[in-house]
Amino acid sequence: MSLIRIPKVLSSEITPRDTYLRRRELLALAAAGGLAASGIAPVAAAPIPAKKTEFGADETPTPKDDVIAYNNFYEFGTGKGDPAANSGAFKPTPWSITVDGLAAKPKTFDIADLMARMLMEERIYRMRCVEAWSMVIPWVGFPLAALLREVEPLGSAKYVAFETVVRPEEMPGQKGFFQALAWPYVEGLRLDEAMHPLTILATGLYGETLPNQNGAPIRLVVPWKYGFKGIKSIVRISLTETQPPTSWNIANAGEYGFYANVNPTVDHPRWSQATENRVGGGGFFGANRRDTLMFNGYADEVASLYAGMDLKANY
Ligand SMILES: Nc1nc2c(c(=O)[nH]1)N[C@H]1C(S)=C(S)[C@@H](COP(=O)(O)O)O[C@H]1N2
Ligand SMILES: [Mo]
Repeated sequence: MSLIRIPKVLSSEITPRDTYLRRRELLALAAAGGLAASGIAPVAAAPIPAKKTEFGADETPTPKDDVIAYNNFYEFGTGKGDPAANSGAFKPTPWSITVDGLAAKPKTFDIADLMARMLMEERIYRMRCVEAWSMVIPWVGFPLAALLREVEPLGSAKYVAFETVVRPEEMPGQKGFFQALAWPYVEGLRLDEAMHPLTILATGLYGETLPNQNGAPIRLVVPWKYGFKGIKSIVRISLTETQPPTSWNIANAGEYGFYANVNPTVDHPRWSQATENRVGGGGFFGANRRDTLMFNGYADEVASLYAGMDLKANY
């Protein structure tokens, strides 16, 4: 197995123009050095130069060791350690993503090409799982709106549907007698939620390409919603007229709704959503409990999307 070593570039040291040129270099290196040459070797994390942003500058990021070890990704098993333990054979490159449905210019995009031409940003977001744990993650990605605009959504498009890859040979949770969910994992957003500037497609975290367990090579991040909206390893995004089905709603509609906005005043039927455990940073689980904020603290930016809606009925 040959790994190429790419010197780490501090994103704070580079300008957007440098970022662009540097990324071209890295892609050329990756192609020449054969990041995926052996076929079965996991792809090494590669740095993704990204423009620093003000998002989350006042937050303390969850240690990377926790972000990449404590995961939900049922395609690799239902335990929090399963995704890290069982995703080594998953091949996130090469990869393409089809954006279709109610669009004037539906298209299949190559991920390496997308990353080379999108303005990549680092954004530190608070993340809140419906199971009442939370993290602060420095994502690298670009607004979903930038991708959707390229396919020119039609006036009839009202929702966006997302789909995860199905690869039982690489995803042990997708084969065998016990299957935790119906595959593919599917998710959805209203079009205005999808176009919101806070909604991003992430291709990296902590300045490097996504580890498989976090949804390589590309996953959704919607920081004001519960974590299950953040669908991983996306292969298809479709513009639709009607509200698309979502995996956890299919599995248990009484507990998981379409909106899934973080809301400390609307409890899950089996537990309170008023507080959360911030993962990591030492200490025993539960020692780091804090109040959960409306819309996960992003109310100023997103509350207007839901003006007049009953958030208890639309959970
Ligand atoms: N395809 C797929 N995407 C998924 C999941 C999953 O099981 N399969 N789990 C979701 C849940 S419940 C959470 S909390 C987040 C966790 O993301 P992280 O492991 O990167 O923190 O991924 C979401 N995306
Ligand atoms: Mo979750």
